[in-house]
Amino acid sequence: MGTAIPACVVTTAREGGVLVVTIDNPPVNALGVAVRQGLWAALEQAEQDAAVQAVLLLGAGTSFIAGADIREFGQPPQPPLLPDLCNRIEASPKLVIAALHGPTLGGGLEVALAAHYRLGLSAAKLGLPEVNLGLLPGAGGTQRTPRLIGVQAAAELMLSGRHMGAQEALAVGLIDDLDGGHDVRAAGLAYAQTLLAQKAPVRRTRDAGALINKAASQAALNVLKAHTAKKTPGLFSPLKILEAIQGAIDLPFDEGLKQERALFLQCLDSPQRAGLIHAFFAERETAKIPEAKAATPRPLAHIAIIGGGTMGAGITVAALDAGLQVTMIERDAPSIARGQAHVEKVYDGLIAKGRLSAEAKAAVMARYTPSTSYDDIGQVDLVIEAVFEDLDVKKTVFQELDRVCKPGAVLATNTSYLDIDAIAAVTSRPQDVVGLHFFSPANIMKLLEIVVPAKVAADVVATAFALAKKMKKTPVRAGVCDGFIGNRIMAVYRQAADYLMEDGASPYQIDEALRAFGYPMGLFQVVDLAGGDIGWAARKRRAPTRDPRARYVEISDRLCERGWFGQKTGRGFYLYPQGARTGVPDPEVLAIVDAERTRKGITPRPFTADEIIRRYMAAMVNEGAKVVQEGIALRPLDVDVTFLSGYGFPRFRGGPMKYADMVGLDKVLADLREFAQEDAWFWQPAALLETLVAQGANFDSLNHRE
Ligand code: 3H9
Repeated sequence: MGTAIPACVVTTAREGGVLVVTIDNPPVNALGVAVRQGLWAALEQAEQDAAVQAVLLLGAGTSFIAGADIREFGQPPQPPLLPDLCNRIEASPKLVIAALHGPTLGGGLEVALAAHYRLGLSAAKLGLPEVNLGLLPGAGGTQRTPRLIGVQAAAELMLSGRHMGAQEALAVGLIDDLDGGHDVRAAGLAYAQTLLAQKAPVRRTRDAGALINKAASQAALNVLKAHTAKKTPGLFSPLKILEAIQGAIDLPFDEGLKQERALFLQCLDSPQRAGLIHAFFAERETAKIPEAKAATPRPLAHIAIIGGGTMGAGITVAALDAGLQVTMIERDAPSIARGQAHVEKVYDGLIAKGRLSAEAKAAVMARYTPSTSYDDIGQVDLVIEAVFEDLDVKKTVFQELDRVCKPGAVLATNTSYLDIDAIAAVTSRPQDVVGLHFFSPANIMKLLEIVVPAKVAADVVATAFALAKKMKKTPVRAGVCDGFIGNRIMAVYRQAADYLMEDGASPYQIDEALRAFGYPMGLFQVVDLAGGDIGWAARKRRAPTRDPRARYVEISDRLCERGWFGQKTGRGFYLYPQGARTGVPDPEVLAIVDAERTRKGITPRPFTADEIIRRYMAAMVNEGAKVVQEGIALRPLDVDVTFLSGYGFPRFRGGPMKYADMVGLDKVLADLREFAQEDAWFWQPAALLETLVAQGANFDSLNHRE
C-alpha cells in the first residue's frame, strides 16, 4: 500500500513530535474503505518520519468514529480490513493515542482499543452496539475489551449494546484519562505531550490480561450464557458474542482473533443481520418525505391536547418530555382533574423508581396548564384532539377549534381509523388539518403515524414530522383510509388468525407459533391486553359495509357477548385468575370455538406452526402490498417500520415486507394462490405483488425513493 492518503477523509498534520491524524468522514466518521486506507497510510507516514514520536487519532465534527460503515456490509470486502487495521495500529512502534469525543462506537471503539492510550472528553459515548445489527464486535473488540475491563463488564457492554459515558469508561478502565474541555484536538495534543514527557511506553492491549481470572470469568460467562438464552431466545448474535468472549478466556490472543473473525462472518451471513440492518436504515428513512424537502415547519412551542383520557394524558406526557408548553382541555372540572391525575401518575411512578426528582417533576409540570375552556387555546401553535372515537364528536371539536385557534395553528386528530378528510371539511381551514395517530401508551410507544389528508399544506406535514422528532418518535407518513397503515393491515391478519382458529388451530397454538416466530406476545394475548371490546366495536362499525362474499368468524363476538374483554375483566381468550397479568388457557373458550365450528359445519383440521405463520404472514404481506400500491404507505419500508415500532413485529426479521423479500415474493404469491383455492375473496393477491414477481423484482426495489 502506498503512502498517499486517499481523498481527504483522513488528514495528517505534524505538531512537534505528534502526528495528528484527523478522520473527517461526515456524518459520523464511519470506517468506510477510504477511511481505512487513509488510516493505514497515516501509520505508514508516521513510521517513515523519524521526527514523529507519537500518533494522535481523532475525529472531526461531532464524533470520534461511529463504527464500521454499515452500508458496506453485504458488499465484497475491500482491503485493508478493519481487524487488520486495528492490529497494525496496535503493532505500531510509535506511540498511538486516541482522543475520543461524541459517539465512539463499534469499530470506532475497537480502533481506540487498539491504540496504546485513550483520552476521553466528557461528552464521549463509548459502546459496542453491534448486537443491535445482528453482529459482534469483529475488529478485536471481543478480545481486547475483556483484557481491559474484565469478562463480565465486557460481555455486558456487548450484549446490551448500550452507550457508556466517559466517567464510567474511566472508572472501569476503558479509557486512561478524562478531559473536561470541548476541544478534542487541543486536549489530545496536551495529553500526547504529557505522555511523551513522561516517556510513556508503547502499551498494547493484547498484552493486558490481568483482569482475566479464568475461574471467575468462566463462572460469570456461564451465568450470562444461561441468562442470554432465556432473555433473547431465537437471536443469533448474542450467543456468538459469548462464544467469542469464551475465546478471550481460553485462547492465545491471535487465536482468539481468528475465532472472532469466523464468528463475525457467520453473523454477517445471517438473515438476522440483514433484517436488523434494514430496520436501522428504514427507521432513518421514514422521515425523508417529500413535504419535509418542500416546506419549512411552522413554529412549535405551545400545544394543546383535547381530552385527558389515557391517550390524551399519554400524549401530554410525551409533549412535556419534549420540552413543550401544554394546555390540556377537558369538558368539566372533574374530568380535567382526572386528566391531570393521569399525567402526574406517570411522573410519580418515575419518582418512586428513583428516576426523577420531585423538583424535576415540578419543573415539568410548570409547563402544564389545565383548562375547561377552548378560549384558552387561541394562541397555541398546534392542537391534538384525543377525544372519544366518534366522527360526530370529533367534528364538533374541530368546529370549536376552527372558531378559537389563531390562523396558521396546526389542527391534528388522533383518530385511529376515521376519515380525516371529513373531519377537515367541517373547518374553514382544511389545509391546517392533519392526523397524528399515537399508540398507547403514547409516552412510551415509538410509532407515530402522520396521516396526510388530501387538502393538507406541505408545511403542516413538515410540522408534524418536526413534532415527532422533538418527541423522539418514529414517524411514518400514511394516507387516509380505514385504519391507515397499521390498523388496516392488522385487521386483515387478524382475520387470517380467526380463520385458522375456526378451521382447527386453537388460539393458544396460534399464539405459541407467533412467539416462536419472534413476537413477544401472541395475537390473542394482545387482544386480551388491549381489550376485546375495542375490536368488537370496530367489527360492529364495519358490519353494514362488510362484503357478503367475506367470511366472518364470530368466535370473538361470542366472548365479547359474555363480557369477556380480556385482562381487565379477568377473562378473554385466556383466564386471568385473581388479576394475574399472564393468562392461562381456558377450556370454556375451547368449547365455544368448538361450538362455533359445529354450528358452521366445519370439521377441524390440524395446522403446524409453519402453516400458521405462512397464512398469517401471507395475509399481512398481501395487505401491505395493497397499502403500498394505493399510496397509503410511501414505500414498503414504511410498512416495515410501522410494524417494528408499533406492533411488536420481531426486529430481527426487518419488518413484514423485508421478511417477504427474504422468503421470496414468488413463494408468498404461491402461498396466496394456494390459500385462494379455499377462499378466493380473502386471499386475492395484490396486483403489486403479482407485478413484482413477474418482473423478478422485490419490495426493496421500491424503497429509498423519496
Ligand atoms: C461495526 O462497527 C462492526 C465492527 O465491529 C467490525 C467490522 C469488521 N455507517 O442515527 P443518525 C448514518 S458495526 C454508516 O440519524 P444520531 C445514518 O444512517 C457498526 N452510516 O444520527 C444517518 O444517515 P442519513 C457499529 C451510519 O445523531 C446519519 O449517519 N456502530 C453509521 O441520532 C446520522 O445518523 C453502530 O451500530 C454507520 N456506522 O445518532 C452505530 N452510523 O443522515 C450506529 C450512522 O443519511 N449509529 N450512520 O439518514 C448510531 O447508533 C447513530 O447513528 C449515532 C448517531 C449514535 C452514531
